[in-house]
Amino acid sequence: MDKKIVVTKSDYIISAVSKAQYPTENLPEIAFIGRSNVGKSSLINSLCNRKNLARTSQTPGKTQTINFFRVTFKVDEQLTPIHLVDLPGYGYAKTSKVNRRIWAKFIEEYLLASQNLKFVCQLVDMRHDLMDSDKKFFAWLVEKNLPVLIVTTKADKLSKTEQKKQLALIQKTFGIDELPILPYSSNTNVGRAELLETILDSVEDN
Ligand SMILES: Nc1nc2c(ncn2[C@@H]2O[C@H](COP(=O)(O)OP(=O)(O)OP(=O)(O)O)[C@@H](O)[C@H]2O)c(=O)[nH]1
Ligand SMILES: [Mg+2]
Repeated sequence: MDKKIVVTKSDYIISAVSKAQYPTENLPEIAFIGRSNVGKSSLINSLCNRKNLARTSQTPGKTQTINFFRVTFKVDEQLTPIHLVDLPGYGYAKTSKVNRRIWAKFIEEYLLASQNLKFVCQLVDMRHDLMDSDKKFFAWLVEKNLPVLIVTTKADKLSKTEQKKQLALIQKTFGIDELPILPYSSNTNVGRAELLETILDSVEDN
């Protein structure tokens, strides 16, 4: 790690369900996607060192809109504002099929329409093998040429040995050996510095 990245400011901007509601300010965006309850909102809080910036819940299906957060990174004296985008979870069984289709539609619309999207963090629970919905969503991202970083969540719930085993399994199930994959824990902040750096690099690239 060669630079010290500090998050100096983080604000909730807007909850959107259609294009017209996206923020008017054009900033680089990083989006977080994954099954309900995988820890997307918790990860955003952990990145920002905040407890309740993004609302979290033990019950799946908490986030139901596209939530934009404006977050300022500081390296040396330079400030870099970006948007972190919290998306509703996929594969949430308790929602009606119609509801699921509507969600899928506005998530898809966002991911395909955003001019500012730098990459998508697809979160998967490190304790389990991938579900069909994870594989399908990943395949969709690849098909659409959207850059993706796989983040495995809840690393704190596994021993180092178990983590290694699960990482290998998840990598194998995704079917891509050289796929970037980052273990994360919102409880202990494992992976936080690496993710901040990856985000900043993606923003500075262009
Ligand atoms: N131990 C542990 N628990 C976590 C971690 N991240 C999230 N959780 C817990 O997992 C549950 C779900 O977290 P959320 O951040 O609300 O999950 P989400 O992916 O935003 O869920 P939806 O909004 O429903 O799609 C909460 O009870 C969190 O406390 C983690 O890194 N470690
Ligand atoms: Mg959420």
